Amino acid sequence: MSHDELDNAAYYEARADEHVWRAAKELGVSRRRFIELAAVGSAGAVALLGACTSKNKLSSEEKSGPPTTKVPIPSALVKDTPPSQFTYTTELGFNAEMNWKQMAGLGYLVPNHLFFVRQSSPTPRLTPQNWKLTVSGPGVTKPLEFTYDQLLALPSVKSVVRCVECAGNGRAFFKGVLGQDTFVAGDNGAKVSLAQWRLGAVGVAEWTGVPLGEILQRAGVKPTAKDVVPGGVDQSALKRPMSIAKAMEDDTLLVYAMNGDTLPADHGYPVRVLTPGWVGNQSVKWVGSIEVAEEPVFVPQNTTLYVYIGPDYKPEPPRLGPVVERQVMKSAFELAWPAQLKPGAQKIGGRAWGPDPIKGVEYSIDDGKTWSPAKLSDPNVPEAWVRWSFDWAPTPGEYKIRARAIDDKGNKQPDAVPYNQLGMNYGAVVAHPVTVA
Ligand SMILES: Nc1nc2c(c(=O)[nH]1)N[C@H]1C(S)=C(S)[C@@H](COP(=O)(O)O)O[C@H]1N2
Ligand SMILES: [Mo]
Repeated sequence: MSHDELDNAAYYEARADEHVWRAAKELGVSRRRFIELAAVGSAGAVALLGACTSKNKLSSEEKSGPPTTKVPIPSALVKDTPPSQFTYTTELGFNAEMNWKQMAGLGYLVPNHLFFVRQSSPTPRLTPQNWKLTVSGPGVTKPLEFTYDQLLALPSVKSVVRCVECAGNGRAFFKGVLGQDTFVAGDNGAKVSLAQWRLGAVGVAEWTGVPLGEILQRAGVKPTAKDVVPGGVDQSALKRPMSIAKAMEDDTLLVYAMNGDTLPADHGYPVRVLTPGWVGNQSVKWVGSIEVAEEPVFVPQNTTLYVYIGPDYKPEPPRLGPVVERQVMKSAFELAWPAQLKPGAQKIGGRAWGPDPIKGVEYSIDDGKTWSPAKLSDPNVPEAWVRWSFDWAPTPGEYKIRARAIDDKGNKQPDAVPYNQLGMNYGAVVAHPVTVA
């Protein structure tokens, strides 16, 4: 990617619009309906698509008609996502899944350049000059504004080591194991595909920032405040409510540094939210506003897009199902998928994480018939992850190897989980294919 392209926000916007329209068309969404949805910016699948567009651009595109040739969609991210390190896809935005093999032999933290990325629209080009943070709403007595410098001057927490994980991490296994499609319902019965992550939509970093509670106190948060709604200033303008209790936790942060560096553009520069133990969608990037409400706030993000929908779940009006907030426990091997190994003695490593502290990890090399404890290595930070390993001396052949985490209450990752339509929180044990030759 040339430097010119990097600097040219308009280029990305145009490409994003092209991508969004083509994606909508492939789903059988009519042009008229697409424009309607983009204009109202309403709920549902195409809201996400529509959010990547604007009325003006649609009307000028309307004159020239949709693109007729298939052009490769360039990365809408600032950082490079080479195929050796990431699987890059564009379902409902931009998804760069970390290749787990990269983590073998690395330290506890995921370096910024390897950290997975998920977003509904291209990375906005923000500067301390064109960014500010507003705090407002009926739940505060003193609405406030902060510049970048003012925010950096507030009391901060230097080191909060926590994971960020997409709620859809593991989604591919609903299809791969249960044989069921996962999708968002579009119009005309269209099924809008979602990112088919295996287990690489997770990472642990050291985050530095100002506790959200500190900001809310300064804004005179009322005892009647109920929901706190950070808003992103990217084109998708993500808004994801959280409870006041979550907002006031010590480690719920407005983050401005990641692993000791200025927060990278793709991860939310200048400022993002961090909601430890809760799914990545809550950790709003490029945050420009914090609204505090005295009523529960219902938006598509917590009524239709991040809910469990399926035969095992009941609607909770106005939600289509129970809301997806907390992560679930998972473990992953630091191996390529599928993995190729040489025969003979070797160490196999992986990591396990979840919203509760991880107390143990077991592995099986015989299709889940027998399980043995893996060796855990320090540190084991709650709401981050723990590294584990075991020695294995395989002979040539095809294997499925498994790992399962155990939390401090003795819960183990289950062998199976019920289907849900949006493919949220797949926490079952995953069988990792390995060829030894
Ligand atoms: N403003 C904004 N924030 C966002 C998103 C987005 O599209 N826009 N995507 C969310 C989702 S779904 C996830 S999983 C995380 C991913 O964070 P990362 O890209 O830093 O790994 O960002 C969240 N924050
Ligand atoms: Mo996500």
